[in-house]
Amino acid sequence: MTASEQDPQSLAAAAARVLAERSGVERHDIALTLGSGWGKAADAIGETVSVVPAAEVPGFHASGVPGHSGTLRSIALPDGRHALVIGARTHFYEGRGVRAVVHGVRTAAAAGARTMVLTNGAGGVNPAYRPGQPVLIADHINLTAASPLEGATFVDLTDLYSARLRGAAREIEPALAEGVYVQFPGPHYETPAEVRYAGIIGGDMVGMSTAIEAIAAREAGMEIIGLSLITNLAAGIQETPLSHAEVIEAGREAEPRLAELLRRLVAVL
Ligand code: 8IG
Repeated sequence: MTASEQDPQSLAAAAARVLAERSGVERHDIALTLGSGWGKAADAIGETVSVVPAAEVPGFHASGVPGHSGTLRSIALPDGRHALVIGARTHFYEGRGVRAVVHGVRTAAAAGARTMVLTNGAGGVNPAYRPGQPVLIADHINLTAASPLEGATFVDLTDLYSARLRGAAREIEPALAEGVYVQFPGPHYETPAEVRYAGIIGGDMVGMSTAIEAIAAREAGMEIIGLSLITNLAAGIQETPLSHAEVIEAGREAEPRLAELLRRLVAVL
């Protein structure tokens, strides 16, 4: 049976077993996906005890995006817990299907993680946002027309982004903004009209990843916190064209501050 034929939960369980064997870490307590600008946090939150190439774990694929690394990293936190950093995000726009997109989240849950930290780089729609600013995800609007759930799986998404965990983040950084994340399918950025639309329907930032992952994490019973780094103002809000290089640069500049925020946050999750 190939990975794509296997049911998603048993594939995630198989991945978690290989991860435990290869990392020597039996159980991970919390998991993080680090998007553009958030990568430095992996070094800040604790001591790396194992790095497993994602391509050697069932169901994972090497990343196709420059600036994204393809590893599963186990980190010992100062209090003795273990965090799993999923550095192998598969995006919806890669066309591998939603099962591949949420395999990391499902593997984290199968590895024991009860808390999922989802981070991303996003375009700012809210005119008050500035590039380099982190924003807590309060809620999302999923414009991909896709769900990671299959069959009659009626999962409740009230409080998808845990109010408890958002409160914990604001205790660490009281000025942290909260906004609604709108996921577009990508990989093209939006037109200015689409960005205006995203704002009218209640969005504050636009991206290409987190909503679908959050839904799968909730199905798996995890408590979720989401954070966006505003790397650019969305199309039509900023006057210059959007470029991936600009996104990487804004991420690099904000990295030390974001790493410190996540370090303090992970300690209280
Ligand atoms: I970083 O402006 C980043 N990701 N859809 N739009 C969308 N995704 C993004 C953007 C953006 N910036």
